[in-house]
Amino acid sequence: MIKNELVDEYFEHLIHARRKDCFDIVDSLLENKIPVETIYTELFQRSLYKVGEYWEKNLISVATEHMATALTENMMIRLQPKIFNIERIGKKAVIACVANEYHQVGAKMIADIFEMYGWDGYFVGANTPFDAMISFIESHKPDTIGLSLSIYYNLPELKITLEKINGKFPETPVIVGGQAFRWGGIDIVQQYHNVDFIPSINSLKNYINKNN
Ligand code: B12
Repeated sequence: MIKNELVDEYFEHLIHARRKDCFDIVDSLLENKIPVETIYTELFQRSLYKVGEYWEKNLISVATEHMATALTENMMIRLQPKIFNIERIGKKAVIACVANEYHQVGAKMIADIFEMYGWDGYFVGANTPFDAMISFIESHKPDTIGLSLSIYYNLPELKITLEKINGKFPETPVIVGGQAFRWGGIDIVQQYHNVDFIPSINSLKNYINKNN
């Protein structure tokens, strides 16, 4: 558990672009052996959710929100040595944001969690065009496909992607997650026999343990 005061302090550094101070906090957590997934969810995710609230209330500009997101992605790189610590187990996961979906930080985290369990976690990126995703899957033959959706109105894009994946790779398990599902849509994805909704990193860990 990361203390609220530390998260608040980090958030202030983040929105004021005090990069070194952000790095120092992350380093201190690593020195104290705080797990990567805790830093991801309790520090980075919480701070970015707060960035979203501040942006919504007009307390920070779009530029500050962009900067805070970019800085968070830098911080994630700081944790990479901890992520590749474990031996590869020969399994692969392809993680992508569907077409029109530009929120990529959560999906990147998911690919990293797979890496931490010895899988190769391929993060394909934001706004992945349908056909590009299909040919990537075709050439990498993953054991699991992960799709991220943050914006509810992108649900039609998710459906198209699921149809295409089901048509071409009906046996490959698919997991979906992201904030869009706060507003519904879980029933839609559950209509597909090979699709699971995974709401959090904790649930993902259970999923990976079952499939390792
Ligand atoms: C940064 C940001 C952006 C950036 C993204 C840049 C980037 N490099 O990613 C940009 C500027 C592109 C952006 C654009 C928009 N954004 Co925005 N954005 C955010 C912000 C501030 C942070 C997102 C983030 O990284 N969160 C942190 C990550 C770690 O959390 P996460 O995504 O939830 O991921 C976790 C879980 O959901 C889950 N998960 C996620 N994906 C997956 C996938 C799988 C397979 C699994 C298993 C799990 C999983 O695991 C993750 C780790 O725990 C959020 C605020 C928020 N609440 O998140 C708003 C937010 C998501 N955006 C919002 C909006 C409205 C928009 C725009 C529509 C704004 C506009 N008018 O243009 C556009 C839409 C663009 C698009 N078509 O995608 C709203 C959405 C509200 C809603 N009702 O849907 C939010 C919530 C802000 C708000 N408070 O209103 N945004």
